[in-house]
Amino acid sequence: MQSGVYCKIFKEVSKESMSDEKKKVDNKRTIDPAALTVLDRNDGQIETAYDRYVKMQPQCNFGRTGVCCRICLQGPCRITRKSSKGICGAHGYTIVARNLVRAIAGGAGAHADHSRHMIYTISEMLEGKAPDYGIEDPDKLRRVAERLGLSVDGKDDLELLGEVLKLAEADFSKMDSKPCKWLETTVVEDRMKKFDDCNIQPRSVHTTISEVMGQTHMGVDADPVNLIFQGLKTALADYIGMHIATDLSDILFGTPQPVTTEANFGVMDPDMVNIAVHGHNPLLSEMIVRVARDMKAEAEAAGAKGIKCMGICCTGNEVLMRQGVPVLTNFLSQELPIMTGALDAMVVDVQCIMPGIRAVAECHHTRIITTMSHSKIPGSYHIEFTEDRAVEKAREVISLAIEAFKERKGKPVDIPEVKNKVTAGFSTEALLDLFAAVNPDNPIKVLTDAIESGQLRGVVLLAGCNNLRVIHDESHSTVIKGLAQNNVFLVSTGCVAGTAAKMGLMNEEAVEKYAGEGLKSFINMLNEANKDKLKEKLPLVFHMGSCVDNSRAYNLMTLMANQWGVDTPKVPYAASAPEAMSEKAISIGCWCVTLGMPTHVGVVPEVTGSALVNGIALQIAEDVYGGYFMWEEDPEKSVEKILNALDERTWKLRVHKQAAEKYETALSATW
Ligand code: BF8
Ligand code: SF4
Repeated sequence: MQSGVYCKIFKEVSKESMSDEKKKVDNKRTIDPAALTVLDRNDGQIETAYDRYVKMQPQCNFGRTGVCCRICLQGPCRITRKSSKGICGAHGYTIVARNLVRAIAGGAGAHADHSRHMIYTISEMLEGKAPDYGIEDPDKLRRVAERLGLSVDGKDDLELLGEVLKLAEADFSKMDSKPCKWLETTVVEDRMKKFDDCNIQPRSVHTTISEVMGQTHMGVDADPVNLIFQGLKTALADYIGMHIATDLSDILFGTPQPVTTEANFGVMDPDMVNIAVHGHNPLLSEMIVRVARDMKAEAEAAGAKGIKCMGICCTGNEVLMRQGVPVLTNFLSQELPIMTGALDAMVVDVQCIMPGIRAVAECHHTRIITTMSHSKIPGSYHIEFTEDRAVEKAREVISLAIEAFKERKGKPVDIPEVKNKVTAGFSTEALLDLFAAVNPDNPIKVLTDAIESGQLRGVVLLAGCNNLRVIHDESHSTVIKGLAQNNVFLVSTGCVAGTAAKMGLMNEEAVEKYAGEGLKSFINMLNEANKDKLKEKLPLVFHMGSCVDNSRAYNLMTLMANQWGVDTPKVPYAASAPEAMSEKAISIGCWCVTLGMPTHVGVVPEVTGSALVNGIALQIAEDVYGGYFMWEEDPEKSVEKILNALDERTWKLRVHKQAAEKYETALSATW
């Protein structure tokens, strides 16, 4: 039965994707004017991801639909019309489900790597072995400690941090079935009950990732539903790891507050030592930005006006949010700044770093500097970052960039003159501060009231990457403009926030240009109420940070749910990843659904080879969790689908509230 349904879907997906590819594929798949300028100038001479995407066509439809299994050495086994099962007898649905949950584990593993590094550094710091780090935000430490149920009175900061750290370590590695603290204290009560009922409470981050790898080994779990529940448990473990990373980063480096800077290639200055920090981990990038300020004299001695740090991907988001460091570019165009001839060093840590940067740098003077023992690129410089000598390592990195500048000095560079003003720095705390200027007693009510009155249609979290399967930055831009026009309050993280920054959608001019009347009046009300403390007016899209900071966006949803006294599936709040790419994005999407969000994905994930798995994602998930996926590659149709999802929730919430008032009963718990 399964294979018959599968074949029909498989045929449709193959036909559709092939004809779409034929229509669209060339090596200028971007709407970013700076990226286009560099690509035009290069005309395919130096190979980039845009060229490799063309060469890669047509891509394998077995992989694309998730029906290729390479889990054991008898494979690869592919589900075809001739064979509806792998050699071991695994059905298509088992293969698709296994591939999906392994991808979730990959995403969770990457985020865990990030937060484990934070935990490790703090533990070294507490033992006096990481002298360059300290507590930047003791208030956040106290807020986190209180939320975790720790008593804070009479304790000094280091003592309290030690206690928070113990709880973080337990959430990472404990084997008992007590709830994880970072889940229990950040979701509404009904969600925890739901997780118990479905048996998807993670024991801990590491345990769950390890469980999923065992469960998906050859010859273990063949039940696709059971596999998917384990996948959702892993997605929750991912959420825990991400939330720990956000909290610990805020404690160490400060909780973001509004900050204004610029974005896109035009932020490079030919007369300065240009350094891009790229990757995800703020432990190194924060140090580089701080040390760069102290090394101005060395740069001047080399003939430069100073040192300019810029960000790519999420480590860029981290230093943008906390230090106001300009955004150079986002994931897909990461190779291109090197081709301007103006970038002296690209310092990378972990995740989303294309190995291709090295080959591009070979044609230029740019130093590619890897910094993590488990993330190297052959042929690059490697300066191993260590917690005990963080400043010293940052100095080494910057010295290498200064050397590269000396080599470049006097030579022509070609920087596209494209840059846009950006106002970022909207942690949950910063948003609540803005709302508190309107309603000091109950800040979140400012947002929920605006939705109840119809001024706003809901909230959307724009998250995720870039992906050459759609046009770079086009899906992001179209979805942002479409939702803004329809009065949706937009929060954002990751590379879609990068698009908004680069494309001029993250400043006050964009509010004037693209916001519908309701959204405009809401933002202007906040501007007016906060005019004494805001240096710049508020933007169209509120940047909440890097991808781990999707935890902040979920905190906002939890606050809204608590204000209404409902579980999260009743809240008019959706997520959208118009250009999703990484395993991390898959994992985040899965926890968004499990935590109750309608979740749009603009690139169809590799699950369409099984009608069963696809159906669970699109429909059955809603019955169980209230959240569900929407696959839609057309950005305009995506806007319609997201708006429908918000409207359905707003309408139901209104009807349920009216009924509760009329009959003097509690609000219906259904969604
Ligand atoms: O963690 S959005 S391409 S940079 S995975 Fe990567 Fe995707 Fe960008 Fe950030 Ni998130
Ligand atoms: Fe093939 Fe089964 Fe091995 Fe997968 S686990 S490669 S389906 S034999």
